[in-house]
Amino acid sequence: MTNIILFGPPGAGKGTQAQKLVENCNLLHLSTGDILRNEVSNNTKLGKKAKEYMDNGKLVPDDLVIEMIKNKIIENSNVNGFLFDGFPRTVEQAKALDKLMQNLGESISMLISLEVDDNELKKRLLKRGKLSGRQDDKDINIIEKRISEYKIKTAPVKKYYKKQGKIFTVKGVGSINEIFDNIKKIITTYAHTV
Ligand code: B4P
Repeated sequence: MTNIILFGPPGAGKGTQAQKLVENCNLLHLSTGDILRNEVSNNTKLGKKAKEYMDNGKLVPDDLVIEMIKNKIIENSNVNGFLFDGFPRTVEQAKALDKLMQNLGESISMLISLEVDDNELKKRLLKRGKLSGRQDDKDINIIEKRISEYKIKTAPVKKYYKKQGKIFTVKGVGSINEIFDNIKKIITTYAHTV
């Protein structure tokens, strides 16, 4: 299996690049943001719990997200590999993911980190807020909260995988195709499939 984590702050282009990657490779795309938004729109028990955190720019508690992703991984354990988008977002989640992979006799192949400065992130998210109506993209205070949550809780995940020698960094500013080409180069050079 090739198991890739697409990593970066909110608005870095994770979802955008993941979409292009799954068109070009046979990995199963798991976006915790998309799964959570789906739970919210279906008004499930999990969705009701997650909504308040998401609308306020906070991370949803680890136990809820880990349980959710665990079920997705178990349901799809026969795929060629996973493309994780927006997960793991805390070191706790990273440890849980490593364990889940171990249980399948697998491991994370690499983490690709998209690097984008705060001003560009804010511009992108506000623009998307106007177009998509996503609640968490509309208010600059909520966007700043998400960026701050990233710096405090999510950025340490990079160190965690750096110790395992699995980090690759890509400049996330430029045309979407240019960034995609750089990501693909890394995957074709350093992973087995794709
Ligand atoms: P996510 O859905 O993961 O959303 P995101 O971080 O805002 O990034 P996304 O991937 O959607 O945006 P992208 O960068 O592609 O999370 C939303 C919320 O869910 C979180 O705040 C949290 O509450 C919760 N959550 C999710 N996962 C969780 C977890 N594991 N643990 C706890 N809570 C969790 O793109 C942004 C915009 O930039 C788009 O409009 C795009 O068109 C544009 N763009 C992309 N690339 C560009 C480029 N190169 N140039 C210009 N614009 C570009």
